[in-house]
Amino acid sequence: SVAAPPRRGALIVIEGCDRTGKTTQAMKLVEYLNGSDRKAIFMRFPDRTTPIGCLIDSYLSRGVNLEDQVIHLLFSANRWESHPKIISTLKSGASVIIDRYAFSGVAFSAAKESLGLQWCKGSDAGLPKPDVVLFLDLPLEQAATRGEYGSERYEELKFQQRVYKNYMALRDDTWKMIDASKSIEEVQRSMEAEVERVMKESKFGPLPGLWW
Ligand code: Z5A
Repeated sequence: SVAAPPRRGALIVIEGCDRTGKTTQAMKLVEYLNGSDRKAIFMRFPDRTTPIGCLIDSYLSRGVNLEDQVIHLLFSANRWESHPKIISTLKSGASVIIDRYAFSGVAFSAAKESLGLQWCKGSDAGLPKPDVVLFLDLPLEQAATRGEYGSERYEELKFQQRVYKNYMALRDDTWKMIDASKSIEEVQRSMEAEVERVMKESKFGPLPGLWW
């Protein structure tokens, strides 16, 4: 007899403003799932290891200047170059935990006066829509106490306030707000509870496209 194909993995995205603990929590979630016999991989955007990612890194550290439209499209392209890996991993039955995704792309770019929210959504439309977006919510003033804003672009309070507002405009019923002001362990437990709920409730049918 032929074995049934595995149930697809879950696509879990972690979003939030700066220093809300996204990377810390994404790593812990991957460990948690792998430790309970459910395969999961970690991904992050920007992925600074590809040629496009190197250009993004250089832009963020102020090595090069690029038109607002150009850097926006590079961030999108950086996600599209991982599209095959995301799809094949999910199809293999493993889950994909992503630290920042298209929501960062839109929230940051649209915080610039030159770019509108609708325009910004265009280049990521059609990427797989996450089963859940875990939004790490933390007052910006509190985030700033986790280290001074550095010298990278976008690390400035006024800009971050506009980013937060844009994030809120992108929310839908797949978003779960997580109180990120708690300890690392408490946040971790809330994240795990949400993921367990999603894994139990989701039908895991074909992945719909984002913003279609
Ligand atoms: N960007 C964009 O414009 N367009 C796009 O499409 C994408 C991104 C994908 C770089 O991203 C920039 O690119 C970013 C958005 C923009 N710009 N800004 N500003 P990045 O993901 O590479 O950003 P990052 O600067 O490396 O990450 P982050 O947001 O600053 O940090 P985080 O991942 O949210 O937090 P963390 O590294 O896990 O933790 C930060 C510190 O807080 C660390 O010392 C932890 O130990 C501490 N921490 C974590 N959790 C807690 C709790 N619960 N309590 C106390 N302390 C904590």
